[in-house]
Amino acid sequence: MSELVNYTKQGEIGVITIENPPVNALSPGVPEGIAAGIEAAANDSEVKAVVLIGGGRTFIAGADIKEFGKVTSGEKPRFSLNSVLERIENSSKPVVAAIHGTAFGGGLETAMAAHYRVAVLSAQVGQPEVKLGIIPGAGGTQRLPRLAGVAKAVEMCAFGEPIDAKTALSAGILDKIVDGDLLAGAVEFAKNVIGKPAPKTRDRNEKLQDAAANTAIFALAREQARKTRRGQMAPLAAIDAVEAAAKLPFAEGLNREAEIFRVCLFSTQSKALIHAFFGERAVAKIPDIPKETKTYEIQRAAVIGAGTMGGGIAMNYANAGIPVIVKETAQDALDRGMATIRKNYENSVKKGRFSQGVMDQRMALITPQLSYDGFEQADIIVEAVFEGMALKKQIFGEVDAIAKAGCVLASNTSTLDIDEIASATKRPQMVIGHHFFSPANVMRLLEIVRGKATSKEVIQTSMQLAKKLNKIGVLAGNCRGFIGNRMIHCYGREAQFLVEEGAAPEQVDGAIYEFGLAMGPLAMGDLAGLDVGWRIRKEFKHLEKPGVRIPHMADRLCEIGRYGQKTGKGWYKYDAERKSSPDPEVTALIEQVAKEYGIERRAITHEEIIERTIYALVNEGARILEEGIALRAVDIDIVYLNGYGFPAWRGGPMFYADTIGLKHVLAKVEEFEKRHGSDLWAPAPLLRKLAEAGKTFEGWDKERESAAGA
Ligand code: T1G
Repeated sequence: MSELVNYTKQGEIGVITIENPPVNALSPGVPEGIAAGIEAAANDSEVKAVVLIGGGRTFIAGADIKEFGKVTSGEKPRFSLNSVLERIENSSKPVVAAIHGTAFGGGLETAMAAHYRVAVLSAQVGQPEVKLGIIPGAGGTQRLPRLAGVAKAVEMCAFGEPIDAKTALSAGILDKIVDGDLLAGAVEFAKNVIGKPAPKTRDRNEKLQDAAANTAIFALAREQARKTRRGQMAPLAAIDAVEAAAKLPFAEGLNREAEIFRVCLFSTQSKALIHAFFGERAVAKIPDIPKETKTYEIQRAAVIGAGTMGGGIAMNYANAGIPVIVKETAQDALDRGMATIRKNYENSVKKGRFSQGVMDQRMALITPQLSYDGFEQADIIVEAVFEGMALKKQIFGEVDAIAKAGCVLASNTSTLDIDEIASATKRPQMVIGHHFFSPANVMRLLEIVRGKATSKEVIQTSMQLAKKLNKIGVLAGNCRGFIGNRMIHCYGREAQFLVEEGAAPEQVDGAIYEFGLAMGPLAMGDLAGLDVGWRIRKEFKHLEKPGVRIPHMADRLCEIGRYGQKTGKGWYKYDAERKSSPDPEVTALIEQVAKEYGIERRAITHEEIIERTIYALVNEGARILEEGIALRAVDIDIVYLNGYGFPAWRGGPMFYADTIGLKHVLAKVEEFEKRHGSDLWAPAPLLRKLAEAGKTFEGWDKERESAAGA
């Protein structure tokens, strides 16, 4: 065996146990150990059947994703998983896979090469490879249709969602659900199949149906993939592979799958999605805060403000089972806030996300009130009021006098100075930014903003609380706009400049939608409300540098009451169903504004729209890195993937710049600097440094990580 796989016997049943924590990935040594276990069982005349089981918290959760980078940089894979799976399938003694936790990817493929599969009720099985921009590469697209039928196989392989054990049983993937101890149940099952035929999944063709029946399945899946996975290649590739299973003999289908897998593995989309996968986990690592830093127990919460954000934030706590007070200053505002929370939950119940009982439980955890009663027992108080410094400081002064020692004081501010807010309290070390993204109960990103005085315990508590609230917490330094909004400011500025210079609003939004974002910046402004930005600009008017070009259109739209969807018109006009269409009034206003400011209008290309908006993000991102506002380039990517709808298959703005090549990005930034001035486009020194050294942002992260580790 290997130290990652051990082989024992229980009477006439051989037991192969994988011990490769934390998720029993098929890292080098694991497949070889499984093969050796099958060999040992075959050579032991006492053994009549075999159980394959995962040690620790799960069955095999897939191939070791860290190994893919080695393969794509030229290393030859050390073994083919297919050959190991073939040995399992060809074993003369029946092999029973015993599943708990998550049998994902290569894990499910390994289980399907066994002759039987049993699982505990809480187990999940799935082929999530498309979420990494690849497809199942070890027979998943060939064996799954043979066990579960073509339609189920296409759904699981193309969309990557796991299914629970009950669904897997009824689909034919599992043979039995084991109550009680999994190993004991699996050994019992194995004893009952001794001497019975050990069905090879590869030979089970009865569920493959005929071509005609399948044609419709594949056509529908392709149409759905194009709609719900817009721009992504792996879902369509997975459908091709399953189609091969329905058309070709197993061996040929396996070869076809391998060809398709290889194309996907070497694609930029896969590299981007794998970057995002590890990035989501990397952001939790804070270099100057040791893992064992003490944290505060968060068992009771209080939110100030029941508006869109406050209500959503309160829902996050209720969803995590944490009782939460919601305080407003006026009954009608409180009632409106609670009505919105109720409606959100009712929508989820209607969509079958959870039962009415769960909704009632969550609603019962939320206590609406107009006073500070109970705030003295709160472990965390989150301020989520109007984005004005004076009001925030007043509130922090009030709660400072009420909150117990050890209560975390968080602000949901999206741009304001955390240190100034903290100065309104006698406990700045307990003050931190918890910037949620609208809708707060949906968007996974939580920007955690550390002030100068914020304690390590409060930061560590916030990082752990993010996980409990099912958020991805990214630590940001304190500056105007932190990471996300500081960069989006440059991106939105360029979008408006492009409109003033000649591009129609729908041309700007269309180019960015095609690039892969869910919505263009102007439509996004109409959705959020143009008056929000208008108010912030007025708050910061005094900071505007004289002589530096600023966009005018959004202010001009607000001045004539065009706030966006909420007023039925903004950049676009909206019908009763909020469907947008270009508005000639806006076109006329744009031309008038351009004339007033002497802006020469011209034809703008799709390419310039993407470069001016996305490279504005990248250039500002490079500054944010230099200033230490973001710990890593991948942190910036994770902010954009989870807070701004940047397409994950492009990896995020910084990763995308790497794929374009920083030399080219720098050249374009220098060109924009010449045309639009250094105040807006001076290349960030870090961008220049990396570009001129032929390096990447990803490489910069790695260098700093190894220097820190050294
Ligand atoms: N490979 C390498 N490392 C992995 C890993 C994997 N497959 N899965 C998790 N990790 C690391 C993760 O980075 C983290 O590391 C730690 O384990 C705990 O993970 C051949 C080609 C299983 C649901 O896509 O979905 O099989 O940060 O924090 O929340 O056809 O991990 O501690 O250093 O996520 O309990 C298919 C990916 C691969 C599953 C557990 N499989 N993993 O969630 O823990 S491709 C997947 C997950 C494949 C075959 C193809 C989740 C999880 P660190 P975690 P968790």
